[in-house]
Amino acid sequence: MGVKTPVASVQYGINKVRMDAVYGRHKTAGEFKSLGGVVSVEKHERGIVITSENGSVRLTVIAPDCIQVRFQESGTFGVPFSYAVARVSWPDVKFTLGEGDDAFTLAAPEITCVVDRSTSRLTFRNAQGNIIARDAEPIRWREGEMQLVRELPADEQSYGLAAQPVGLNLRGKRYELWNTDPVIYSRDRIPIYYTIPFYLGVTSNFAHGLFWDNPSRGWIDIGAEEQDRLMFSGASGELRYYVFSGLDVISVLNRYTELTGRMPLPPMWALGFHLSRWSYTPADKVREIATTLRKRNIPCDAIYLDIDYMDGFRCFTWDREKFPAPAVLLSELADQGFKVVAILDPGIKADPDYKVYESGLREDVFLKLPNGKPFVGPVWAGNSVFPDFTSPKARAWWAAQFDPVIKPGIAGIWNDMNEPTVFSAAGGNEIPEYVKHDFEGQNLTHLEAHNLYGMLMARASREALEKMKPGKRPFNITRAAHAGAQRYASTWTGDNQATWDHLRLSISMVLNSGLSGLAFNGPDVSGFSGNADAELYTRWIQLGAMLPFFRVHKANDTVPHEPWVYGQPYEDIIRKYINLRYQLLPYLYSLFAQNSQNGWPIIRPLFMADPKDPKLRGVEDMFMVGDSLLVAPVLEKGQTERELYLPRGKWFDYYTNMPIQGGQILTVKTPLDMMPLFARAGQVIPQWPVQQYVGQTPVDELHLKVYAGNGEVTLYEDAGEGMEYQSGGYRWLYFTCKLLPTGGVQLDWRRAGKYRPSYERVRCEVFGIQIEPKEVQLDGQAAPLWYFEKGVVEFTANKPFDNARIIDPDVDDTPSTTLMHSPFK
Ligand code: MIG
Repeated sequence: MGVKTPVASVQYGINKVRMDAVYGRHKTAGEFKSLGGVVSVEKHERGIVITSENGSVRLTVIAPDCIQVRFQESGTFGVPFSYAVARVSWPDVKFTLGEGDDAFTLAAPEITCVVDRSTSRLTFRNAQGNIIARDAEPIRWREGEMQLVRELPADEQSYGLAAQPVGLNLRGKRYELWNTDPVIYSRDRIPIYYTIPFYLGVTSNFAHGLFWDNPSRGWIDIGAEEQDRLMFSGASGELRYYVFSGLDVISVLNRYTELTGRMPLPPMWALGFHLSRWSYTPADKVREIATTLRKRNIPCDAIYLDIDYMDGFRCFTWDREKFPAPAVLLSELADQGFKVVAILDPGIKADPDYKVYESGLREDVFLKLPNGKPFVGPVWAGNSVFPDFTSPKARAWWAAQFDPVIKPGIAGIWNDMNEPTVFSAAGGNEIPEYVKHDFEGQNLTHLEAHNLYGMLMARASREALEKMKPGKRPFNITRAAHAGAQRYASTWTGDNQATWDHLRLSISMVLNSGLSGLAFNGPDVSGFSGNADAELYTRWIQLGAMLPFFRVHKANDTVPHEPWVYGQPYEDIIRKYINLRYQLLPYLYSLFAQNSQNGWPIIRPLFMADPKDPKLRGVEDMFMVGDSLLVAPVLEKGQTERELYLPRGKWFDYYTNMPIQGGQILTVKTPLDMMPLFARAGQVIPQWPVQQYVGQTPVDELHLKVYAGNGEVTLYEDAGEGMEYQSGGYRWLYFTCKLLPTGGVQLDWRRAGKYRPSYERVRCEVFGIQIEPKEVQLDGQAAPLWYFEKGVVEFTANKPFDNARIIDPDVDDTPSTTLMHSPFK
């Protein structure tokens, strides 16, 4: 992977041992104490404070289905501070208190907490009375650690915690909370880049969430130490968590993201295909890549510049030999319809001749050791210092450095190495926990700030983009993250490997990320490390085309991996799936809008398609894109057919449009050009014509694929860029699809909002029509022109309609032999 400043990293390893000896590592000591019995209960505005023998617990009703729990040994509760939490003031919620012989009860409309008098253990129930969470032990603590120990029922499946490389169900493992660059991860590698301490428990009947609102070093043990225990541990700060009681995953995520914030709508080009490698350099190489994409008609919206565009890895500089005129290059690329995303690392080279370093020193924005000297550690540029992103001053300073990157025409920022990572030959590639942080004036240490660092770097970069590109939606992507990072940036799953197993892993990683609030995520398609052969590359493109973030990215020691390097038949297949991605943009974009509004994941585990069906619980080799589309990717070498269990209900093969009954195991053929896709009956999937990049030409026709059945679909439209959507420049499309009692189909279409798209014409294909219909009506009038062939009714409307009816023939009607019907003929 290239030489990583070996001398400096050996030196750092030696220094670190010395510093550790001087400043002392974090330690735990002493016996655990625990709450003991309840002494008194006092009501406050939104809940109760329980004073127990050895400490106090404060319960606060946040929302009808959410209770916050805080613990303080001292019994004193200040105003809580959390970088993760976006919403601190909530509307009033009615609650009631109860007192029995054994317990006190705090009841909100959809969640109840019962406090056991003799032990201070808490039990949470949902509106149906199900126990959703119960303490196995009372809250306990000792020097340097506090713990929450819960029961973990046998039928509970465990999700969340962002993209852990372990598979979909997280049970049976302990997850350390300490953002770490694993360099290249392998299956079961814990920890990796991000800590999202949001736990999602699901049974067949309900779901619940638990957000551990503590950024300090810790761990979450999901039945590893003891099968039936779920444990949370934190090293510092207040023990504080939130319990969410939703009936289903969707409602839990909705509330969790109301608390920690939601993703602002990205520009639509961010949903296109992105091409990256470490590194496309020099400028002519970037030109060649761009030109080849266009020449070969492979749609692409963004090209990435990895660390080699910089002058000796100095952030906010350009290597003027390799990129003599960045502004010229970037405007050529813009003319070809490309956006360029540039990488930034947090480390600032400690070089007295480097203006950025010098200004940061002057403005005092770098992290310091307890002795007041800047902390120095080696990364790509050699010995470097690190901005303290927990300081508002440092974030503003960071944003003020952006000019040289953004001005020439960079569209987005790629925040890397922000766990943060330093190169240490002695292991532990981290900044030590005694390094000091401003923490919004609270003066804490890296023990509390480490897990927040990446998210706050992303926040500073986002603020810079907002300031420097007014009127544009920021595109910002981060490797490290903490809960709430969705407000600032999208993510990718980091340095994966070009193996079939990592192809498979990318599904569960992106799924769990979406179940943790960070929906805009995707793997390095084809695997960062190592070379992918043509087959693996093609299969990964097929899968990647269905994931929220779709980018090919490769390490510096790999052979070329552009979509055309494998020749035929691969190139055509690859193009076909990238084209499909572009056709599906209006659908994907609607899912992004819904995520942005409600926190719903963009791709979803199959069990969400039918939560009552236990057969779907463990499925991690298929997934849903929204509600309408099921993806069954091919994950094995040489696999020419695959088995799959289709959820109950009616489905359609996306390619042949033939209806298929669900609730059964199917075997489908999977030649290399086939990744099975199924559409759900009652759904409407919108498509656009293929474009080489978003906005290449105004879309002049919306293509609606209607799958006969009963269902409802909500879609979203706006300009795809700019901020007008925040002042009414959008519209929602609501479709209701109904099977008529006579066998026909009715489609109602309601539109709400000011936005007017470029298209007027709407082409509709209605699939699953058994017999040739008698008539097709549009808004009560006979449709001017329609066709029927092989179970499909097709018609075109000159403008969006409110209602379409496919009316069945009378039983006695003789089927017509012509395919074309016109009232004018
Ligand atoms: O130490 O910038 O995850 O995407 O290509 C490696 C070089 C640093 C790690 C990122 C990867 C990127 C690489 N970076």
